[in-house]
Amino acid sequence: MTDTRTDGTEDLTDLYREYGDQRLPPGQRETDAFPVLSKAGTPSWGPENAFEVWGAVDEPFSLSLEAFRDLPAVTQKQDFHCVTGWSKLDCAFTGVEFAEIANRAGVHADAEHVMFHALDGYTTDLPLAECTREGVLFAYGYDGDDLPSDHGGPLRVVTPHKYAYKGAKWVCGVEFLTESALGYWEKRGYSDTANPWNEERYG
Ligand SMILES: Nc1nc2c(c(=O)[nH]1)N[C@H]1C(S)=C(S)[C@@H](COP(=O)(O)O)O[C@H]1N2
Ligand SMILES: [Mo]
Repeated sequence: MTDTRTDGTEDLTDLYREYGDQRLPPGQRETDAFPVLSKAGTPSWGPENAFEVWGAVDEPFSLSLEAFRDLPAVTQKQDFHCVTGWSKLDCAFTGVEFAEIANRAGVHADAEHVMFHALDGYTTDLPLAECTREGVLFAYGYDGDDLPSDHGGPLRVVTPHKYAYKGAKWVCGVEFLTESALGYWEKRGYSDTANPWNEERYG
Protein backbone atom coordinates (compact mmCIF):
# COMPACT_ATOMS: atom_id res chain seq x y z
CA MET A 1 0.00 0.00 0.00
CA THR A 2 1.31 3.48 -0.77
CA ASP A 3 0.91 6.34 1.65
CA THR A 4 0.18 9.02 -0.88
CA ARG A 5 -1.80 8.53 -4.07
CA THR A 6 -0.95 10.54 -7.14
CA ASP A 7 -3.73 13.05 -6.40
CA GLY A 8 -2.12 13.92 -3.07
CA THR A 9 -4.58 12.04 -0.88
CA GLU A 10 -2.89 10.57 2.18
CA ASP A 11 -3.98 7.05 3.04
CA LEU A 12 -4.60 6.65 6.77
CA THR A 13 -6.65 3.47 6.52
CA ASP A 14 -3.79 1.43 8.03
CA LEU A 15 -4.01 3.37 11.31
CA TYR A 16 -5.62 0.28 12.92
CA ARG A 17 -2.22 -1.46 12.87
CA GLU A 18 -1.36 0.48 16.05
CA TYR A 19 -4.04 -1.57 17.79
CA GLY A 20 -3.84 -5.01 16.12
CA ASP A 21 -4.41 -6.70 12.75
CA GLN A 22 -8.13 -6.03 12.30
CA ARG A 23 -9.11 -3.09 10.17
CA LEU A 24 -12.76 -3.49 11.22
CA PRO A 25 -12.89 -3.07 15.03
CA PRO A 26 -14.59 -5.86 17.03
CA GLY A 27 -18.38 -5.72 17.09
CA GLN A 28 -18.56 -3.36 14.11
CA ARG A 29 -20.19 -4.06 10.73
CA GLU A 30 -19.23 -2.36 7.52
CA THR A 31 -21.77 -0.16 5.78
CA ASP A 32 -21.67 1.49 2.37
CA ALA A 33 -24.16 4.11 3.50
CA PHE A 34 -23.06 7.07 5.59
CA PRO A 35 -25.73 7.25 8.30
CA VAL A 36 -26.35 10.54 10.14
CA LEU A 37 -26.23 10.62 13.95
CA SER A 38 -27.10 13.90 15.62
CA LYS A 39 -28.50 14.51 19.08
CA ALA A 40 -31.04 16.96 17.68
CA GLY A 41 -31.35 18.21 14.12
CA THR A 42 -28.91 20.10 11.93
CA PRO A 43 -27.97 23.62 13.07
CA SER A 44 -26.92 26.15 10.47
CA TRP A 45 -23.83 28.30 10.47
CA GLY A 46 -24.78 31.97 10.16
CA PRO A 47 -22.81 35.16 9.49
CA GLU A 48 -22.56 35.70 13.27
CA ASN A 49 -20.70 32.42 13.76
CA ALA A 50 -16.92 32.01 13.77
CA PHE A 51 -14.33 29.38 14.60
CA GLU A 52 -12.84 30.33 17.98
CA VAL A 53 -9.84 29.06 19.90
CA TRP A 54 -9.30 29.92 23.58
CA GLY A 55 -8.19 28.64 26.98
CA ALA A 56 -4.62 27.69 27.89
CA VAL A 57 -3.02 29.36 24.85
CA ASP A 58 -0.81 32.43 24.21
CA GLU A 59 -2.90 33.71 21.30
CA PRO A 60 -6.63 33.07 21.41
CA PHE A 61 -8.03 33.66 17.93
CA SER A 62 -11.14 33.66 15.84
CA LEU A 63 -11.46 32.83 12.15
CA SER A 64 -14.24 33.18 9.64
CA LEU A 65 -14.99 30.12 7.53
CA GLU A 66 -13.38 31.86 4.57
CA ALA A 67 -10.16 32.44 6.52
CA PHE A 68 -10.28 28.85 7.70
CA ARG A 69 -10.34 27.62 4.11
CA ASP A 70 -7.14 29.60 3.40
CA LEU A 71 -5.17 27.56 5.95
CA PRO A 72 -2.92 24.75 4.69
CA ALA A 73 -5.14 21.72 4.05
CA VAL A 74 -4.75 17.99 3.54
CA THR A 75 -6.96 15.27 2.10
CA GLN A 76 -6.91 11.95 3.92
CA LYS A 77 -8.63 8.64 3.31
CA GLN A 78 -9.80 7.42 6.71
CA ASP A 79 -12.18 4.91 8.28
CA PHE A 80 -15.10 6.09 10.42
CA HIS A 81 -16.41 4.00 13.33
CA CYS A 82 -19.71 4.79 15.07
CA VAL A 83 -20.21 3.48 18.59
CA THR A 84 -23.68 2.20 17.59
CA GLY A 85 -21.95 -0.48 15.49
CA TRP A 86 -21.42 0.69 11.93
CA SER A 87 -18.17 1.54 10.23
CA LYS A 88 -17.73 3.36 6.95
CA LEU A 89 -14.37 2.65 5.34
CA ASP A 90 -12.41 4.86 2.92
CA CYS A 91 -13.93 8.26 3.69
CA ALA A 92 -11.96 11.05 1.98
CA PHE A 93 -11.94 14.09 4.27
CA THR A 94 -10.34 17.42 3.38
CA GLY A 95 -9.44 19.92 6.05
CA VAL A 96 -6.91 21.40 8.43
CA GLU A 97 -4.85 19.29 10.79
CA PHE A 98 -5.43 19.85 14.50
CA ALA A 99 -1.70 20.51 14.98
CA GLU A 100 -1.89 23.47 12.58
CA ILE A 101 -4.49 25.14 14.80
CA ALA A 102 -2.60 24.28 18.00
CA ASN A 103 0.61 25.78 16.58
CA ARG A 104 -1.12 29.02 15.66
CA ALA A 105 -2.59 29.32 19.15
CA GLY A 106 0.67 28.67 21.01
CA VAL A 107 -0.57 26.07 23.45
CA HIS A 108 0.64 26.44 27.05
CA ALA A 109 2.95 23.75 28.40
CA ASP A 110 0.40 22.83 31.10
CA ALA A 111 -2.48 22.28 28.63
CA GLU A 112 -3.46 18.62 28.71
CA HIS A 113 -6.97 18.40 27.32
CA VAL A 114 -9.10 19.87 24.60
CA MET A 115 -12.85 20.53 24.71
CA PHE A 116 -14.54 20.87 21.36
CA HIS A 117 -17.71 22.98 21.24
CA ALA A 118 -20.34 22.80 18.53
CA LEU A 119 -23.19 24.98 17.30
CA ASP A 120 -25.84 22.56 18.60
CA GLY A 121 -24.42 22.72 22.14
CA TYR A 122 -22.59 19.41 21.69
CA THR A 123 -19.23 19.04 23.40
CA THR A 124 -16.56 16.35 23.46
CA ASP A 125 -13.16 16.16 25.13
CA LEU A 126 -9.88 14.49 24.21
CA PRO A 127 -6.42 14.53 25.75
CA LEU A 128 -4.20 16.98 23.84
CA ALA A 129 -1.83 14.14 22.87
CA GLU A 130 -4.77 12.35 21.16
CA CYS A 131 -5.49 15.49 19.11
CA THR A 132 -2.05 16.49 17.87
CA ARG A 133 -1.50 13.11 16.21
CA GLU A 134 -2.03 12.35 12.53
CA GLY A 135 -5.62 11.93 11.40
CA VAL A 136 -7.38 14.50 13.58
CA LEU A 137 -8.74 17.07 11.17
CA PHE A 138 -11.09 20.03 11.09
CA ALA A 139 -12.79 18.81 7.93
CA TYR A 140 -14.81 20.89 5.48
CA GLY A 141 -14.66 18.56 2.47
CA TYR A 142 -15.91 15.04 1.93
CA ASP A 143 -15.27 12.93 -1.19
CA GLY A 144 -14.26 15.99 -3.20
CA ASP A 145 -17.31 18.07 -2.30
CA ASP A 146 -18.27 20.35 0.55
CA LEU A 147 -19.03 18.39 3.70
CA PRO A 148 -22.84 17.95 3.77
CA SER A 149 -24.54 19.90 6.56
CA ASP A 150 -26.07 16.82 8.18
CA HIS A 151 -22.56 15.35 8.49
CA GLY A 152 -21.35 18.51 10.23
CA GLY A 153 -20.78 20.95 7.38
CA PRO A 154 -19.46 23.52 7.09
CA LEU A 155 -16.86 22.26 9.58
CA ARG A 156 -16.45 19.18 11.76
CA VAL A 157 -13.77 17.21 13.57
CA VAL A 158 -12.83 13.67 12.52
CA THR A 159 -11.03 11.24 14.85
CA PRO A 160 -10.23 7.98 13.01
CA HIS A 161 -8.54 6.45 16.10
CA LYS A 162 -11.69 6.94 18.23
CA TYR A 163 -15.42 6.27 17.97
CA ALA A 164 -16.96 9.03 15.94
CA TYR A 165 -18.68 10.76 18.88
CA LYS A 166 -15.23 12.23 19.61
CA GLY A 167 -15.56 14.23 16.37
CA ALA A 168 -17.75 17.28 16.89
CA LYS A 169 -19.90 18.24 13.90
CA TRP A 170 -20.50 22.00 13.31
CA VAL A 171 -17.44 22.71 15.45
CA CYS A 172 -17.16 26.38 16.41
CA GLY A 173 -14.93 26.31 19.49
CA VAL A 174 -11.72 24.68 20.62
CA GLU A 175 -10.90 25.17 24.29
CA PHE A 176 -7.52 24.13 25.67
CA LEU A 177 -7.77 22.88 29.26
CA THR A 178 -5.26 22.09 31.99
CA GLU A 179 -7.53 19.32 33.34
CA SER A 180 -9.87 16.81 31.77
CA ALA A 181 -13.61 17.45 31.55
CA LEU A 182 -16.50 15.41 30.20
CA GLY A 183 -18.37 16.10 26.98
CA TYR A 184 -22.03 15.58 26.08
CA TRP A 185 -22.03 11.80 25.57
CA GLU A 186 -19.22 11.15 28.04
CA LYS A 187 -21.42 12.66 30.79
CA ARG A 188 -24.21 10.33 29.68
CA GLY A 189 -22.26 7.10 30.06
CA TYR A 190 -20.17 6.74 26.93
CA SER A 191 -16.47 5.99 27.31
CA ASP A 192 -14.12 8.93 27.70
CA THR A 193 -11.32 7.00 25.98
CA ALA A 194 -13.44 5.55 23.12
CA ASN A 195 -10.88 3.24 21.48
CA PRO A 196 -12.82 1.13 18.92
CA TRP A 197 -10.27 -1.72 18.85
CA ASN A 198 -10.62 -2.18 22.62
CA GLU A 199 -14.41 -1.75 22.35
CA GLU A 200 -14.34 1.14 24.80
CA ARG A 201 -18.01 1.99 24.22
CA TYR A 202 -19.24 2.75 27.73
CA GLY A 203 -17.49 4.55 30.58
N1 LIG B 1 -22.21 18.70 17.11
C1 LIG B 1 -22.43 17.37 17.13
N2 LIG B 1 -21.42 16.55 16.79
C2 LIG B 1 -21.61 15.21 16.81
C3 LIG B 1 -22.85 14.66 17.18
C4 LIG B 1 -23.88 15.55 17.53
O1 LIG B 1 -25.01 15.18 17.88
N3 LIG B 1 -23.64 16.90 17.49
N4 LIG B 1 -22.99 13.29 17.19
C5 LIG B 1 -21.77 12.49 17.32
C6 LIG B 1 -21.99 11.09 17.07
S1 LIG B 1 -22.70 10.20 18.34
C7 LIG B 1 -21.54 10.47 15.94
S2 LIG B 1 -21.62 8.80 15.74
C8 LIG B 1 -21.00 11.25 14.80
C9 LIG B 1 -21.88 10.98 13.60
O2 LIG B 1 -21.42 11.64 12.46
P1 LIG B 1 -22.30 11.52 11.13
O3 LIG B 1 -23.67 12.04 11.44
O4 LIG B 1 -21.56 12.31 10.12
O5 LIG B 1 -22.36 10.06 10.79
O6 LIG B 1 -20.98 12.64 15.06
C10 LIG B 1 -20.67 12.99 16.39
N5 LIG B 1 -20.57 14.43 16.46
MO1 LIG C 1 -22.39 7.91 17.71
